[in-house]
Amino acid sequence: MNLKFTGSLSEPEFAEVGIIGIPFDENASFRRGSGFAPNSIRMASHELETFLWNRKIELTDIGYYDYGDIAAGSYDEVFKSLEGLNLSRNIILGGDHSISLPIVKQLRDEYGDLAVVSIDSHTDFRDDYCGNRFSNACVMRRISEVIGTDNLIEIGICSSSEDEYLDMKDSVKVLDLEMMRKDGLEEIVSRIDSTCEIYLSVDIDSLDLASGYAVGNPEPDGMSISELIRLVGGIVDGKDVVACDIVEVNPLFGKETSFVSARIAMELIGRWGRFN
Ligand SMILES: [Mn+2]
Repeated sequence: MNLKFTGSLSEPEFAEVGIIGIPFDENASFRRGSGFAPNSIRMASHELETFLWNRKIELTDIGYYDYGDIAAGSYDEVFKSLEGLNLSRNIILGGDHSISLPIVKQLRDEYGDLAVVSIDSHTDFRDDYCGNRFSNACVMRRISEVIGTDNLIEIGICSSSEDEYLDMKDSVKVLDLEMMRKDGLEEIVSRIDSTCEIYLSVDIDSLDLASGYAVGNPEPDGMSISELIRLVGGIVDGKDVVACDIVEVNPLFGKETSFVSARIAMELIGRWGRFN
């Protein structure tokens, strides 16, 4: 497989930022297809300029390397493939949202204390979903068991079951979409008050389904593309984000979320780059 993210170095030696694909979607609770996302995002990236107009940064001046996909034939294999990898300053392209758990476990070994900021329409806080405790619908619950509920912050939420709401309302910080609209992006970013390093997980279904139907679980009344890009940019600018995933892109239902994901990856490269 030679397809790489646009502008990738041909060798990893001088890379400041890495891109890794995890083509795994067996824990999708609704519709599968996010296993095709890493390559779909790579393809979309070639349709976009590598010059970031909003920051006047040429991304190829920064130096980033696309490592391709890890072996991900089963959930166990995803855990094994990530073991021992240095994931800092990597953008990981899922995959369904369950891939965030093995990444967080690996980063926790690397960093010790770690906070997770999840941008998502959904809380993903079920204890199990149709008997599967590792479903994408349970991933933030499983992650909270690794890092502690105090270290989990969820942003952009506009949907959960009542049980999830009751289970998390006194323990997990939720900065939901209503708050975001009322108080504005800057205020929301300022309320991420973690003193730990942050792993940022971007579920692309945080987009409203009008611009984000090509996802695992489309959601009405989500964020606009503009809001999502600015939210991610604001978090990476203001906080110590050590790595990030972009998950739940489902190219079987359209290409638009692949383009948005490529653009978000570029925003991360730009903000992590040495010219910041
Ligand atoms: Mn979601």
